[in-house]
Amino acid sequence: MAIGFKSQLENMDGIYSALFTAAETIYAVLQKGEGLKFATSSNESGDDQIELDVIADNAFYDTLSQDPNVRYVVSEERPDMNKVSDGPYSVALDPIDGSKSALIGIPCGAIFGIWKDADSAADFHGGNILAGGFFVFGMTLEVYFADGGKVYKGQKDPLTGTWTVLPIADPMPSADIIAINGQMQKVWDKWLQDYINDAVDATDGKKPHNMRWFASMVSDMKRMVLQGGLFAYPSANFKGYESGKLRLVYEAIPMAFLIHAMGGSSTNGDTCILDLPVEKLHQKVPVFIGDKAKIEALEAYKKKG
Ligand code: AFP
Repeated sequence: MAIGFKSQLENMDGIYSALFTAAETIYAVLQKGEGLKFATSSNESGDDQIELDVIADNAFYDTLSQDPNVRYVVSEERPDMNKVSDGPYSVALDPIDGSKSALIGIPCGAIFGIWKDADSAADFHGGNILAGGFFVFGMTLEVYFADGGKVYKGQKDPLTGTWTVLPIADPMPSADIIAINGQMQKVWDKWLQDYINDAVDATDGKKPHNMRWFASMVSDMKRMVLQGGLFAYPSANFKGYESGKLRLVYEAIPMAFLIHAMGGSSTNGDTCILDLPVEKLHQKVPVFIGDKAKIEALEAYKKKG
């Protein structure tokens, strides 16, 4: 399959081709309205799976495992790293992000990151990632990713079936938009309550920040790439949410890598997401990704306490 894009990284084109091919397979399933039912299974993290989660995981594994440059495949849907070959690159995936939102027609997608010489969970840290981004299964099939330091947007023409992949040369736009689920606000840390309260302060004619939440990270991140803002999935003082909900390796790091490549920033509250050590493949992390000024302000609120 020609995707009209050549990676600046050596021997990486086959991996992109595998990712794009799997994304096409998954999108075709969605277009037929299939896969949108709860499965009888749950994944490693105990999340209930929908059928599409399983279909997507298999689709990515099938194409990636045919490329001799792929060493390991890591997936949200698989308990362990799966060895494919002795090739140089390993790919970590959330094969379907936003599956519960997909059940009601909100665009879901797939998040991916590519690492070199990764042999254990600890190697999948942000200092080691070479490429990362996400597909969006929406009105069209799209992809946003950073290959090395360069950022691209790709779109498949539904009529001709051809991909157009073009660089996004502009830096990340700036906007007072925050994507956060307010469900846990009563049990957030005080500094975060203060940050959000100040952001939505409407006294004395102040314009409050806009709040948006798709419950589908790929959709919220697509808005960030195109319009700017802040994406947040914080920790909360509530059982199961002590480190938030999102996964460090195959959600937070690839997204942070992309936004950093656009001139944005990221943090877990104290430390840049790309500087965090990885202890476990499926570990959760509080996630804040967005424009630099917002990340700096947020860290300052946390320092102040
Ligand atoms: P699902 O893939 O299980 O639908 O979860 C989606 C997600 O991981 C991410 O895409 C959203 O930002 C976040 O969870 C939504 O979580 P809440 O349902 O707690 O708002």
